[in-house]
Amino acid sequence: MLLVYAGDESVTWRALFASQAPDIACVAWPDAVDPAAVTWIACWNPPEGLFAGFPNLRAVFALGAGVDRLVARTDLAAHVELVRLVDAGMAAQMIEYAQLGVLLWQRRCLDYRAQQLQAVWRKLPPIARGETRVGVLGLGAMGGAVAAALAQAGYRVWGWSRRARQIDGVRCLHEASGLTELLGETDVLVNILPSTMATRGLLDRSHLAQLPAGALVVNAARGDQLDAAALLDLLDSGHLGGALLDVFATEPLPTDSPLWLHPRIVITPHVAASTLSGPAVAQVVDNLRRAHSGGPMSGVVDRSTGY
Ligand code: OXD
Repeated sequence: MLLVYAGDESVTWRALFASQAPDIACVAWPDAVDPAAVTWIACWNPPEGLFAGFPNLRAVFALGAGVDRLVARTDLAAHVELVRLVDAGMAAQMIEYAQLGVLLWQRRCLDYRAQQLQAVWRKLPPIARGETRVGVLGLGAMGGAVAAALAQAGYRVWGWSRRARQIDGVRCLHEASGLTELLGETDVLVNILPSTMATRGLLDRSHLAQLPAGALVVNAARGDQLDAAALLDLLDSGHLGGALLDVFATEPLPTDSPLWLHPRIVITPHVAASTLSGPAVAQVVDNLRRAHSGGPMSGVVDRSTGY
């Protein structure tokens, strides 16, 4: 039996599962249910301890792409598989968000906004796509799609990932030396890395300072990967040109955060790539069917690496 936990929306999600897969028994938290009958849980932001109540749990499906809050949970036994969404309609949204960051830089939107606030009408030299260097951190289902789309659109794209990758038109790098090389040549840095032990705090002062003068940082992954104080210092000193931020160490971003009113920062409330319920349910159902027939599921997380 599948149990769905999505806070106040648990019942809505259960109805979606019921309509896409009426043959799969499904309940919504907190329906009364025999805990021993629950073998699968599909969830978003489940409360601590939830998993411990189900002795026959076989897998937990995250209704999102990032599983950083789930991998370290002590109520998730080691034998229970953790499965994340792979793309499920989020890559296309992430491409749009990365394009937004690239255009903020390439079309000099933050410079023009500064001029606008002073009623200044001055044309700045245009920047061509081919002169715009984009560095994409993370080349998985979303990062890889972003890098490929930007390369196809005519930008100069570098990509960095833990493992070596190959993507048409993208200069793919890995390891620490690859990151240094990428940062030194990047006008727009797009972070789409999963948040893991290896990537938390990665965008620290020393790495941000390696970006060329005027560069723009897009963070669409997790707030714990970016040192916001260092970002602010580097923006205020004029070294960095701007930032497009979707994720924060504390969400919602506290109202007194200096990030809110900074003239060179654009903020969105964790909407870069939202879970789309239709494709998400379809992916979980597909995995359940594979599991029932003994096949491998897609999106199974390696809990030692965290993604
Ligand atoms: C996700 C997210 O992990 O929306 O899917 O952040």
